[in-house]
Amino acid sequence: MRIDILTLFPEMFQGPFSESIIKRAQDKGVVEIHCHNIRDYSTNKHKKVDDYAFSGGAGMVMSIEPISILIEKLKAERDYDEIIYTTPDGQTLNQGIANRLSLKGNLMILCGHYKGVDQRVRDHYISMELSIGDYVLTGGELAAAVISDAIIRLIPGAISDETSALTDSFQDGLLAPPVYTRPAEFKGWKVPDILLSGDDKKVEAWKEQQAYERTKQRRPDLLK
Ligand code: 6GU
Repeated sequence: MRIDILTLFPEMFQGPFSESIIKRAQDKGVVEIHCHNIRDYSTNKHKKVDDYAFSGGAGMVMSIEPISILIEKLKAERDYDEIIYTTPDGQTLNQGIANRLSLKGNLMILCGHYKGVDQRVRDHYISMELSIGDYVLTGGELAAAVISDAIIRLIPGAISDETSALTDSFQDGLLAPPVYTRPAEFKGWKVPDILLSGDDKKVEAWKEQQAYERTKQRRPDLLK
């Protein structure tokens, strides 16, 4: 997979993409991530990338020209399966969307900032608009990092134990069951006996029942 990220703040991605599973996925060639600074495509002598809204009001709007130049340059180099725009008024990301996007070849993610982009960018270039929840972030960069992370970890080869991603919360519509590791007893706090029984069938049944109970308690909406 290849992900191209279009942003005014490419350095915001240094941290999230240089650790853990996402770093390893890139090292293994499972994914290539390319961050592009929209400012580099400004034709303005002051490298301006935003302007006042025609409708007035506070806040700046990201101009269409540099974004258009960059998107068209990238589209001339390869076909994109989706051109995603991060915006609080987009569809809310969920595991199903992440699963679907993890099967794609080339994705582009345009990060909204300030009051967002000129609507004509959305009308003419964007195929999908995503939010990561009902709260407001300073910009779409953190959302783009979250979306990328959720997608990349699902690509075969990104996680060394392939079955691990399949047992995540949400992957089967349920929250994940509690987990324990050694020691079996700490300060008198014991691991449930069944997990030490060595009876794989009973352990599997316990995990399923715990996942169901946890979901019923915490997220009954998921059971509907
Ligand atoms: Cl995609 N962008 C911004 N600015 N805020 C958000 C968001 C996106 N998703 C949730 N909050």
